[in-house]
Amino acid sequence: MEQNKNSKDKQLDLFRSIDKGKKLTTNQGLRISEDEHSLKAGYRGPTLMEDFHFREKMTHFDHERIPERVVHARGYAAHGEFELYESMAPYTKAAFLQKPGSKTPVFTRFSTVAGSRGSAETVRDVRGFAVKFYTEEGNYDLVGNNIPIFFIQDAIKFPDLVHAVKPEPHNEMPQAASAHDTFWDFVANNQESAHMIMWHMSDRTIPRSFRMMEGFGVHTFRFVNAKGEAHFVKFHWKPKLGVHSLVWDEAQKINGKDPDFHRRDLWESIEKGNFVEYELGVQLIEEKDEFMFPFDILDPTKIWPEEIVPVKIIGKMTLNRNVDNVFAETEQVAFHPGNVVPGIDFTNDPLLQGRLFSYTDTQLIRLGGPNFHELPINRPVCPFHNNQRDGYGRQTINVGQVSYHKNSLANNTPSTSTEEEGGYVHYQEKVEGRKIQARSESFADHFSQAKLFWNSMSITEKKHIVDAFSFEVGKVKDKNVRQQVVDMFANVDVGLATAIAEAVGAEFPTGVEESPVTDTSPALSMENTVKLPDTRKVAVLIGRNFNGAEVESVVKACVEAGVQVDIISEKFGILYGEDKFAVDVDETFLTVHPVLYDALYVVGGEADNPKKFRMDAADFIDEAYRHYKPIGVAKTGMALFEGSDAVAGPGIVIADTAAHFNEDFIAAIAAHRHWDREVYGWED
Ligand code: HDE
Repeated sequence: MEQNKNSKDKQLDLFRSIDKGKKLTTNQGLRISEDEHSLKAGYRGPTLMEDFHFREKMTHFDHERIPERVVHARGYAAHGEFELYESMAPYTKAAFLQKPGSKTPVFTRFSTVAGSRGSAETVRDVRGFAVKFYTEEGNYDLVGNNIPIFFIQDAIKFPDLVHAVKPEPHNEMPQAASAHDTFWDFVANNQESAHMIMWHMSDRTIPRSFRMMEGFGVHTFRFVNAKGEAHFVKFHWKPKLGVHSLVWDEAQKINGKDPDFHRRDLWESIEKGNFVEYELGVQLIEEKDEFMFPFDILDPTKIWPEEIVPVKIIGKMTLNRNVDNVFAETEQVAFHPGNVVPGIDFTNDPLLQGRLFSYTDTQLIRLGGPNFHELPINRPVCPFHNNQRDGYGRQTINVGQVSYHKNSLANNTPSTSTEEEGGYVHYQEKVEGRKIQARSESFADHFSQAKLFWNSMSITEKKHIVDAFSFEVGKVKDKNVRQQVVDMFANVDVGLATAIAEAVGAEFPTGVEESPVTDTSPALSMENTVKLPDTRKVAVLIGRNFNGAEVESVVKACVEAGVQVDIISEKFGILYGEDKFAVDVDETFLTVHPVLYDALYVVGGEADNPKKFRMDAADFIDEAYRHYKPIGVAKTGMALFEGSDAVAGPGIVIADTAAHFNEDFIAAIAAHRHWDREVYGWED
């Protein structure tokens, strides 16, 4: 274990305090004899000021909270490493991107954007996807999202966007949701958001798992190689398990049944050794081709379609270690898109430029001063020296008389480095222009790529987008705002806008010219993603006296395929099959719910309360069925299945009729959802 530790792990070891088995002391190291009773004048008398242990314990407790992040407050993180597949030397001199096989420690935090720190996790929202690479040249932060574009084009509008999406100020509702008047009022009156809203209304914003979503750097950055040549670059994270989502009804229910659904999924996967993998890809455009595209490559509301600019896969990130302490690591980590290393530089994307200011500024209040880089999770693994001094919570004891540059007393050290010595030199982009408060004409087309996205969706994805708009805009109370949204999205697609209008009782759009774009980008559709059974969760509904041989074979096949199996019954304990085959119950109908599983295996059997067992099983089956999930039915499970509203069809694998039950069931689990199942009558 010790030899597997990377440089960041070893550094964190220095700060780890293992309290288990130790004596209780004050913060001054004094051993404590009493921690149950404060010091009092007499058994029934007042507490005395003199009780320094009481005062210290209570004072520390009173100060335990820090301000949550203004956005992305609800998050969860893990440690891991990044391994390079292929040298990027032709494009960048970044040291961690030179040698194939080289490994860099990382810390990755996923988050929702709008909700507060205690909010539920499966809300409809963009997910943050922030990665800190602890490189030998300093920390590099890729602070991205799971959507490749953004709502706005200029950072000056960010406070407005965030005020609009956060709970409304007069009544602080709704929590962690965009389905309210101010958000949609913002959208309709800031039409640069059109493309992002299409993604926001798609299933991308209700991911099944952090492990099953893509990540994007969003902005256009610059790679600069050792010769000083630059390329424009966009970053992509591609999950090895593919991109998968929840169903909206399911997502809403999970928020109640398990508000920690996403963090639990990440935590448990890592604890079980199912490490989480994403490949890193880059899209590259030569400097000379900057103006070759029908969109401005600096516009953060635009993608570079993968069919036009392919994604080159260059390495893999594996998240393999949970944190020791969520506050010390996940809460105190401070990301900043301005944390770069030589070979990675910025562009003039006006959204990125504003972010370069905001991230340090926000840490100053959140982490209480300018020394947050000294917190263990934020420290680079390489040495750092400069003349910055003092401030709240300073930990470094800077030795010596000199704290200024230039000097002779310390032989002019710490000294600057030349480019050859690894000194960061900003890319010498030529810039000239008048000082203006305006946006380039090339940023003005807000609807073409929104239409490209719409065109690229499968019929199911389109239906989900219409449903999402209908829900969100349906929650808007102001009829005028509803109408404005309908009219705005007619610019994308009149059919889409008409469907929204119909659902929310607005006038059908008239006289709006919809975008003429007919292109598609197949890479945008989640239908075309990787589909694997690995780590999917199956709920096995079972009672006593089941058919042991049958169940054993199915469970074994699932486990071999990487599927996780939970045995669910009316109460905890050991259950025996007809042939004395035994299973240990993992959960009961009371402790879990079908929305927490990807698939069902209905076994049946005897129960203490057969009627309740039948009803509970029918609830599970109905719910899984309406969420398009695979359902396997054992020979003994037929009666339960027939007692539900589910009917045989896509994704339903029945032991009595299937020629190869195990294979068919696992294939159905890999497919994840069976959209062609008739549930809502919209499978045309
Ligand atoms: Fe952020 N963003 N952001 N953002 N952002 C923050 O920094 C900001 C934007 C993103 O897990 C804050 O430490 C501005 C785009 C992530 O700790 C704050 C603008 C993208 C996280 C801030 C943007 C992001 C943040 C709040 C408009 C995707 C969470 C707390 C120019 C590329 C990182 C904090 C974590 C967090 C500002 C837009 C991603 C206030 C001004 C675009 C993943 O500084």
